[in-house]
Amino acid sequence: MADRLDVLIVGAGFSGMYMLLKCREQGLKTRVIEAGSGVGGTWYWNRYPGARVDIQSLEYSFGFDEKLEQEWRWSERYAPQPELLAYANHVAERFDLKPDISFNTRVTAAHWDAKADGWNVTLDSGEVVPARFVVMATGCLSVPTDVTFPGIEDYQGTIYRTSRWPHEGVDFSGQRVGIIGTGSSAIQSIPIIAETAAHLTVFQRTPNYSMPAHNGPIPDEDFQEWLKDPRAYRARSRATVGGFWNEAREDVIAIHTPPEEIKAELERRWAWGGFRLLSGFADQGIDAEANKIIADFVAAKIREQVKDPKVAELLTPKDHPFGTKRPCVDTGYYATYNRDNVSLIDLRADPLQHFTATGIKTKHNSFDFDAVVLATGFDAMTGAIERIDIRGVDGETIKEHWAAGPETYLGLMVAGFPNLFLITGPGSPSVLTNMIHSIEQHVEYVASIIGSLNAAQAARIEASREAEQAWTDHCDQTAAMTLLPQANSWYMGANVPGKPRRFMAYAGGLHTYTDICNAVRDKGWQGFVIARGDQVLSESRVFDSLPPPPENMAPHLMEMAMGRVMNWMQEHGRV
Ligand code: N01
Repeated sequence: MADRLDVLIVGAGFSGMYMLLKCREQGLKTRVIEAGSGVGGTWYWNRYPGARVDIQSLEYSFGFDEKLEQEWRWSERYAPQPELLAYANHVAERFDLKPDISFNTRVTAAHWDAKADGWNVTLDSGEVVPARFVVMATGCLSVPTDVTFPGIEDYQGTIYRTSRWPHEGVDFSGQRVGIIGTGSSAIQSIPIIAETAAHLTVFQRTPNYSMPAHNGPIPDEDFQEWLKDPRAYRARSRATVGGFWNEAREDVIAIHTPPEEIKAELERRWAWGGFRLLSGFADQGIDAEANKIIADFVAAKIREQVKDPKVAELLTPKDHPFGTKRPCVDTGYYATYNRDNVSLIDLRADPLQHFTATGIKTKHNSFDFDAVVLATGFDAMTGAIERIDIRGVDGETIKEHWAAGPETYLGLMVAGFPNLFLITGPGSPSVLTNMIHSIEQHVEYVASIIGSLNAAQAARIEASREAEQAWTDHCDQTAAMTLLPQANSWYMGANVPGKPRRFMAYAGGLHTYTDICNAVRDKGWQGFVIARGDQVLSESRVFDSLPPPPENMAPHLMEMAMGRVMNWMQEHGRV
């Protein structure tokens, strides 16, 4: 067996790299295990054409080190994948992280060893590495779904997955290409593939809302604001729901606003681009009537951009409120359907039956393709964790513990799994936010837990089951206040057959979540049991650091939200 580590980190994306740095600061013996051949996580794997971040790069970058922040200049408002990967490598080299990262290696199992107060971690090389702490920096969208199609093994053309794109790139010039899926990955890649392919056929099951990125140079107003005081710029982002500045107006109610004012505001936000349309009105995420106003605005924008009204109609979402599935940010997506070499197949009307040797057979048509792209999504948030055989104090696996849907304390720890931390795990704001700001908050928090355990000469920390239950209920109830659970989204686990339905992220906002975490710390790590061997050093099983009710919420919205929460409580036997 290898020498015992203080900390073993799984994954060398942005969270794994920053965690390594924070562990080194404390002099902890740390090793990172990474399945890929390089750092960068999401930006290492997702190399499909058109891949780029859809939070402005000024904010989607580390803020923990002022020099790092000052020496890096983004070339565009929304950096493309190669630049993000270059940034990840720059961070790794600048802080000399690579010597502590084992590349091309997977963690297959982690079993709790009660005698040693630590984990025995098994790698795919067969090596078993004992470690006091394990940090799952495995990413929220890192494991593609297992989706497959009848006959796919007979297909003689080439299949590509957006999330496992060849490093050398793909030249589609002159090819007949099919793409399955119309989520963010497809919406970014379709316009680029269409530029070179002889013909591109898009197979759509469910249309998504997409807003224009208006990518280009970083807007001068933002750059000047950032230059003036980068610290203040960051602080302003971190103190928001989403961890990025989005001009949220929590005091303006759409249904009380004259239509011409709404239109002007939505036009302004559409023209600014990106996610601005998500936060114009306080009621759009809670009240279906308000939400429809925004949805109708986007539908009109789709009709403006797509010449064929039938195609525009097919591209218009109808089955979920605006913003309840992760909306997309695009560059020329809708206009791509005006090209002669692009066609859209509605899989609801013409279901995909099977692959053939030469392409795809739907109920009413058959298609020949040189290549097919699967942009079919991820087993989000739980997939990467559940695929590892993680067994806690009672030999229970995390997968078993999460049989009814993921349950965590603060999205950070799981009861029965001491000294195992999740970075941006289910039950944290994660995918609803600017991931880098969420990652920084989590990593710094985990580092402070480890530091305080060491200061107290404690061997282990574990979330209490009571706190885990209280936090999970709070997450469920917070989601129930909103329209979010109404969509069949990957947020709900709805894209993976058999996956339990639970809204998996914390919908209360990064700012509120950070306050809660700080209150938990200030109360002596409320909700955690801290121990050394048989000796319990501190034990606080309850969690009662719930946020105060929103101060400025309009009374009718509060009533609506609370009504939904009451329904949830009745359905779940909590009243
Ligand atoms: O995956 P998705 P994604 N037959 O799940 C369809 C982040 N991201 O990789 O909706 C036919 O959104 C499926 O159809 P339906 C971002 O958070 C970020 O695009 O299930 N179709 C859907 O259209 C994003 O939300 C960035 O009916 C099938 C598509 O495949 C998340 O990753 C860029 C099917 C999957 O869409 C996931 O995005 C890219 C089947 N059997 C991604 N199975 C940026 O930051 C699935 N589909 C820019």
